[in-house]
Amino acid sequence: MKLYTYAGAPNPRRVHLYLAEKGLEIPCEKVDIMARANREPAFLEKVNRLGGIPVLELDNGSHLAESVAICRYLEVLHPEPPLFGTTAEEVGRIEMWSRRIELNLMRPVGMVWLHGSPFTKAVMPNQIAEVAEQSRGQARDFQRFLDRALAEHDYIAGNEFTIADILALTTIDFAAGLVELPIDPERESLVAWHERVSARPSAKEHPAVSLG
Ligand SMILES: N[C@@H](CCC(=O)N[C@@H](CS)C(=O)NCC(=O)O)C(=O)O
Repeated sequence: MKLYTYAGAPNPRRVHLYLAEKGLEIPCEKVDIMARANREPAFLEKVNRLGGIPVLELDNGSHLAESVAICRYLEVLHPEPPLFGTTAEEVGRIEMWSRRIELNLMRPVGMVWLHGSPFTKAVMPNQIAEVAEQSRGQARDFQRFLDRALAEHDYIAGNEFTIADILALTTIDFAAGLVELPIDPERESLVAWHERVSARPSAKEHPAVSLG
């Protein structure tokens, strides 16, 4: 197996955190997304036609893209400790929170990055400032929602650390580090959760990239 990655970028970081939480090691090949190496014809033809990373190369030579799909694949091979739940309710609840984070946080933060950052102007020449501002508001609203939930449980999907925490942490650090959207200090439960998960060895070993 081999992981095509760019350590610290939000989607590859999900897989690095997952691997660290599991105590797994996989050989890595750095793909310099800042130099657009993932958009070279060879990468598109042989590794991922959509160009994104991370991508896991399996021992049979085939490729698996999408960060959560890679983690799900590894979860089947290495079920302990479970990060996707074991009972029907846990599995459903973790999936519910993961989808909520993807759709209500990662999507708007990604839109702020694409439409509001000078770093993406080359790939998004027609940036729309209003889209960035509206998306910023959506991300802030969802932070408020997460804060209320985290007043009731220590981790995103309940009282255990799961893949949903990995998705939330990588997205929140992406928002703070790359699009100037830090956690509002008034969101005390969210701030406490962020301190809790950032103190884990996995997060310390694999920090997010920041432009600051
Ligand atoms: N949904 C994909 C997103 C992959 C993605 O967009 N990765 C970013 C890095 S965080 C990337 O490759 N960006 C460079 C590009 O798309 O050219 C996943 O979960 O893996």
